[in-house]
Amino acid sequence: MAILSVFLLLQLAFIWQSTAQTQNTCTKGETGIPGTPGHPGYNGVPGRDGRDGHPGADGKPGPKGDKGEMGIKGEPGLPGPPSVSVSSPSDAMEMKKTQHSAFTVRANFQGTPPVNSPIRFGYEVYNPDKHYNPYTGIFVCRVPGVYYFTYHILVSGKGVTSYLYHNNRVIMTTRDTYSSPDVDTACGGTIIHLLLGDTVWLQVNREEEDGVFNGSTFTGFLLYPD
Ligand SMILES: [Ca+2]
Repeated sequence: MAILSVFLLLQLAFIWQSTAQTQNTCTKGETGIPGTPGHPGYNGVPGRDGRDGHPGADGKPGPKGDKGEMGIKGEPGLPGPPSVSVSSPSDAMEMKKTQHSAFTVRANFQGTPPVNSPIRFGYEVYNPDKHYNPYTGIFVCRVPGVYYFTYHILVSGKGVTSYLYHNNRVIMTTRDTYSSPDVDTACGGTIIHLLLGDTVWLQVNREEEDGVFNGSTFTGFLLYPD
C-alpha cells in the first residue's frame, strides 16, 4: 500500500510540472475588437425622502376678516377694593384739599391758533390746581374720577370744526358755519371718566375750519373722584 501511495504522488508531481511548463510557453494575443454598447438599464427605485427645508419668510398680512358675532355676556366682576375711610375731620380736610380739580381758561391769542396741535388758552380765569397747562393747552388728570368738560368757541372770519381729545382719541366734534359779519358761537360739553395721567384738550385740524376767535373759553372740573 505504501508503495502505491508513493507512486501516485510522483505521478501528480509530474503532471503539475508539465502544466507549469505549458503555461510558461504561452504568448500574448492581439487586442480584441471593442464590444457594442449595452442596452440602457432600468429605472432605479425611488430614493428616500430628503431632509426638512429651512422655515420660509413671514408672509404678507391677509385681508381684514368679516366682523364677528357678538360674544356671550361675561361673568360679573370681582368686588372692588373698599373705599378710603375718613376717620377724622383732619382726614376729611386733607381729602378735600387733594381731591379737587377745576379750571376755566380763555383764548388770548392774536389771529387763529395753529392747527393739528392743542389750542393753548393762555388766560387763566380760574386754574389754581394747574392741572390745565396754558403753555401746552393740555389738561392732565391728577385726581382720577368723573369730570365735566365744556367749551364755548367764538367763531369769526371762517367756520370752525373743533375736536375734543381724550388721550389722542376724538370724543366730541363741534362744527359751526360762520355767518358774516357777526361772531358765531360753537359749544360742546361732555362727562367723561379719567384715570391718573389721562389728557384732555381741544384742537382744530384744518386751516379752513380754524375760525377760533380770541375770547373762546375751555372749562373742566371734577364731579366726583374714584
Ligand atoms: Ca353759525
